[in-house]
Amino acid sequence: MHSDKKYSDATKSVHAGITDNEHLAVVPPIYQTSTFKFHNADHGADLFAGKGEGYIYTRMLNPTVQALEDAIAQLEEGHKGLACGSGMAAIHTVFAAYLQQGDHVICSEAVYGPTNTLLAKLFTKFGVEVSFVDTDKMEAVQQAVQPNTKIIYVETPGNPTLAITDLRAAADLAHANNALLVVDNTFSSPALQKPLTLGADIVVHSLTKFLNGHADVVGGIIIAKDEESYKTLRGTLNLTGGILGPMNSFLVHRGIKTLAMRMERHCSNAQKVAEFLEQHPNVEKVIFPGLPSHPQHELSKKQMKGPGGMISFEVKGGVEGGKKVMDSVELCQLAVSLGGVETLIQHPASMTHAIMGREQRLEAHITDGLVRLSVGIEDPDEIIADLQQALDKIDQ
Ligand code: LCS
Repeated sequence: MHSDKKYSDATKSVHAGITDNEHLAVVPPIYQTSTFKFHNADHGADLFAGKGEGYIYTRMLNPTVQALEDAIAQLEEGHKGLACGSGMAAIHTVFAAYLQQGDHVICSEAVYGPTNTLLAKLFTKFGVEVSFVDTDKMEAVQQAVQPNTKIIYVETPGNPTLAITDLRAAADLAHANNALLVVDNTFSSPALQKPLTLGADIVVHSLTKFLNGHADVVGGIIIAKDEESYKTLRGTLNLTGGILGPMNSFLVHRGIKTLAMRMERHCSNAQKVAEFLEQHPNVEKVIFPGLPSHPQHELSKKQMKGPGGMISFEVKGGVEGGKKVMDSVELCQLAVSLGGVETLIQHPASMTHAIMGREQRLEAHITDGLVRLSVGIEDPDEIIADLQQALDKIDQ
């Protein structure tokens, strides 16, 4: 499919990145090769000089990986993609490409724990300064800007508090201060939110989640908005080396064919589950962008096509109450990760965000009894019935 055609996301999910190939295969072939032959010495020299047609070496570029990169770049309405070995590899590559000693980063307070640690522990070792800020409050972001601010890094909705940042306002603020806006779009996927169209400069994803959707691959991707940024990022990824292999690229590309359809079902299931949770006597608070009680409900309707499949909720009884629910569910699987077809449940304080330490965790609004649910595409009534019987056990 040609990228210049304005198809809908449902159509793009099926066709994007699948271009003509030697044998006119309907799905992209898996080029499971580490290296590619040159026709002759001149051809090899041309490719190394950035001229001519062909591939050199899979760490640099591979046709199967490139097909996936093109597909997601089209869905994000970006220029080009760079598939990485994990979401963390993608995030690391962006920071490694753009930061140097003395630079300052503003990062959302609500981010995946290891992203926080990557900045707070690894990049500070190299002289980078970091401020963690509630980016859902634009005045707080404005106040955190310094003359050396190079990147504003936003996760929206944030993991696991589902805090929503105004992307258009964040982009304007970044650009007014000669900084880049980098957005982790993992929780929405491009089917629900396209940060580049709202002014972001770079988008990252954990492919492990909604984009792949089947809990069988770990991967990441960076989407660049223009050729200059793509070249900077590709040059860095070629040196850091955290690429995605052809087989995993093929699997993620296959998963994307059902992205638009899956996201519709994730959203409608999560809406029903959130409404059920909100009226259960053993649930103290439900955080879900699709509920009017979410502080940025109106903003979410403006910048997202749907509320997503992630719900956080606080059960009565704190840590013990949460543990009781997790030990009582039967259909919902007790596991970290998210965005797959199966419903997963986990406890951020003791799992994904344990690495942050309690004090910092509480500052990031991740309370002891917070439970995170990644609502799958099962029958919504059966997910609700499972949660109902588990929540009822808190009193027993
Ligand atoms: N960004 C977000 C928003 C994430 O949720 C994760 C992983 C990553 C980046 C990193 O991606 P990875 O390297 O794992 O592909 N989130 C996880 C979570 O909440 N539970 O387990 C992994």
